[in-house]
Amino acid sequence: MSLAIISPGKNPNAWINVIRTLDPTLKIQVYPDISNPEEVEIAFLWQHPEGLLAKFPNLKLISSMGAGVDHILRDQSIDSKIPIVRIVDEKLTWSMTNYVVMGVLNYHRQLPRYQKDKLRKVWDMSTPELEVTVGVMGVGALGYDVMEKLAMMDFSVVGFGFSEKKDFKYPYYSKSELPEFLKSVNVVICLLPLTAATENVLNEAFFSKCTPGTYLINVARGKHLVEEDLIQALDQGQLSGAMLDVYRTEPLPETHPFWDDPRITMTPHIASVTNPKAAAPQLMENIKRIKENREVLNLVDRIKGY
Ligand code: OXD
Repeated sequence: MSLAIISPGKNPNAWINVIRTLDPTLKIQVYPDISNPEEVEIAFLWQHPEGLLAKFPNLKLISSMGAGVDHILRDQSIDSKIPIVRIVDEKLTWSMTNYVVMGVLNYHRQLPRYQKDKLRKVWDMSTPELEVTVGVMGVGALGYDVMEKLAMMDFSVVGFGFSEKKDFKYPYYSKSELPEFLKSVNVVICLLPLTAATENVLNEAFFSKCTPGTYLINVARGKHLVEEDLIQALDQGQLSGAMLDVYRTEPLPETHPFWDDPRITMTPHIASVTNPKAAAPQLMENIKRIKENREVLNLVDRIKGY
């Protein structure tokens, strides 16, 4: 048996080092140097070339290197019987929550405004805090933790998701209640999984229902956002600003208008980067479970898409 690591354009050495410490006997093959495809039983992936997995006749488990699995599920050629798992890890959740809290506080305490004032030597003590009700779209492991931590800081939090939810700890709106959800919040955080149903959800129609001046934080996937519609919503005042960590094309092309737009705060998909040390034990546990024919951890529901 061997583990294939397939992450084109990403250096897998940190993963290899941790995996070797955890199991020095496990054979690792790194794409594109997979000389024995029939030996591959586990594939550990980030943005693999579509169709590649069909070359592994004995594949038993597919694991994402991160929390998202949209990069795996878009490959229609994957055998539907092979389980797909994702990383759910406290460190990943912790980083994501910290990033979102930073975004909410930046809006609430208006750091960009004071940075501008400093450049112009302006001393303006008016309205030092903005009212905030935070709407979290996607209330899974990451979204729920964001809500918990913001609520702990006494921010009002409201959840939204595509499915119905009963007995949720916080006010919750489902898909058909999107207008009510958007009316009740003025900071929107997108943490939805990327599926056919959620792609392009942050579009003109969505922004037109927002409370004017809403602040958007997108830490999910670039494909949730129709980028031209964001600029239009900022121009029209439906949005007052945005903080983005993800983009439709990554790295963001140099000619992209977001680079020069002062209303958009940007980071390069670093909100929550999987830490190999923290996450590798989960991969190893799943390899053990596959060998023992036991149920794997963090199994993805292919129909739901997460
Ligand atoms: C992930 C990511 O899905 O980094 O983990 O985007």
